[in-house]
Amino acid sequence: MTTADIGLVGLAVMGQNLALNIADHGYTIAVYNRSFERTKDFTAHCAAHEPSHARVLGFEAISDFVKSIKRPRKIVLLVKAGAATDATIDALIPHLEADDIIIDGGNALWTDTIRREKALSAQGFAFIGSGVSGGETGARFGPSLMPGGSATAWASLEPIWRDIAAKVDPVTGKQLDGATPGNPIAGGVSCTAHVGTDGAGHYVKMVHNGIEYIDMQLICEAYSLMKTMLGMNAGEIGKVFEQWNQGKLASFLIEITADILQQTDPADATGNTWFVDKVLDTAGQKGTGMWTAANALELGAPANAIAEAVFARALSALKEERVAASAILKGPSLPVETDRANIINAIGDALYSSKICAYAQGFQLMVQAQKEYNWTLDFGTIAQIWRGGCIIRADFLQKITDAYRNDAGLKNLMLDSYFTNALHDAQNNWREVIALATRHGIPVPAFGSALAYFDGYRSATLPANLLQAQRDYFGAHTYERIDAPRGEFYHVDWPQMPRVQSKM
Ligand code: NBP
Repeated sequence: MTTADIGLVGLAVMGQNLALNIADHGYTIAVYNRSFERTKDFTAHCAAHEPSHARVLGFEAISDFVKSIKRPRKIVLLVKAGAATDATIDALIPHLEADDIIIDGGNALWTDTIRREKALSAQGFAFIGSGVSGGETGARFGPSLMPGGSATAWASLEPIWRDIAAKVDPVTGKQLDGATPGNPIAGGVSCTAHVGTDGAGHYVKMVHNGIEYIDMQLICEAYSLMKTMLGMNAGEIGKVFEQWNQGKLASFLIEITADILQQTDPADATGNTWFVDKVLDTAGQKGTGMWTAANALELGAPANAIAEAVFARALSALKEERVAASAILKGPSLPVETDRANIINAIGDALYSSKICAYAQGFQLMVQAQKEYNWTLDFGTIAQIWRGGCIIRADFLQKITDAYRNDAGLKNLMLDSYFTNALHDAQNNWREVIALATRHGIPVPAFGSALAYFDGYRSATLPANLLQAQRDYFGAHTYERIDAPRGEFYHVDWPQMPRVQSKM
């Protein structure tokens, strides 16, 4: 009965694809799903279409499923995050034996992962919370994997996780593509590593998703400026993204944007309608961006651009209100700009600079989180894990790895010389684009908040002196003085404060 190298529960999109990826790498995998229909359909599909089908074993009874796995068992969960994960763990526990390992690949909230790890280790089991990124294609041919948990549990899982993760070229850092069913990528550097203890993996995955939100929003703002301010059609804009994908902006999101923009609407047989023009302008969200922004607020980390991207989706969702307001609230009405080539170049600079700030915010948040939650995160390795497989994979992540390899204690990515120079080179164009957008009345919240972060971070003096004085005035919150050591707090008896009568 004991034949499987690993087990997997949850046969929706992610589970099916990850199971096939594991089987393609020569492992025998037992699969189980709450409703058996899915298991039957999946194994039937495998038998008909998948070269590795003999290594996929489907089970109806959870007890048989668990028994079929070699000890210490490794059981991957890819079920809906939240209560479904707890229910699945509860259903597995009676069948587990000492040292068995549950690996949660769902998008769990990292605090849930900490709770689950504690509860399972108290019962003699191990628990790994592993972020999985890359959607269904990533799961099938190589995702980015961000595991957190005990070192012992990781040592047991590591060979499989390294085999199935995305691979990047060891020299260029570019993702190695070309895997097909039954023929995975051989060689290359795996996009996985032990991120840290308990919830660290899911935390890093959450920040990845927060960065994904802002990365996407920045691209949308660049698109909106070319569309509205330059009067370009989707196909023309797609060509710009195609060119950008050959340079410093090269990334998966820029690549798919170029592709999306150059598609015509399949519902229009004439081929005269751009597909993107037919998509309703309301964006959904599943919560990981909101978790990132909420955690940044909790830790007091200045991740304003990431939060702005979440709010931009919220505003987009108010479609009916926006349509009604557009008839009442009037903005400027300027003709399209004619200096197209220069403005496109400036938009590219604004996009790159803002993207640097977005990543700087994500990494700054993780720096604060590791202190708060007792993790030791290796930021160079995290950037390396994100080089392939995941949605935010981009050439410039290699620059981030290099920056942290040069200085593991780097306070802020913007202080690494490559990024400092990039920001210096691009900032005039960045400011010009935001000024133009403002004059045209085109919202660019992510460009703007990224610039405010840059300008705030590089300001030796901010107006918080006045703010702290206000706090002391109405709430006796005290203040520090610029002519006294840090940590000495003062309070003014405001009613007794001598009022200035004449000009100073
Ligand atoms: P879903 O998130 O849609 O979850 C569907 C799976 O959860 C099915 O197997 C379903 O079983 C199972 N399930 C539910 Br719903 N309630 C359950 C319960 N109470 N007990 C046991 N099983 C239950 O699937 P997905 O999109 O493949 O995502 C799987 C996980 O991976 C999620 O946590 C997701 O956040 C994460 N993730 C998704 C992506 C992506 O691109 N989709 C990327 C990265 C991570 P049933 O068949 O019996 O209903």
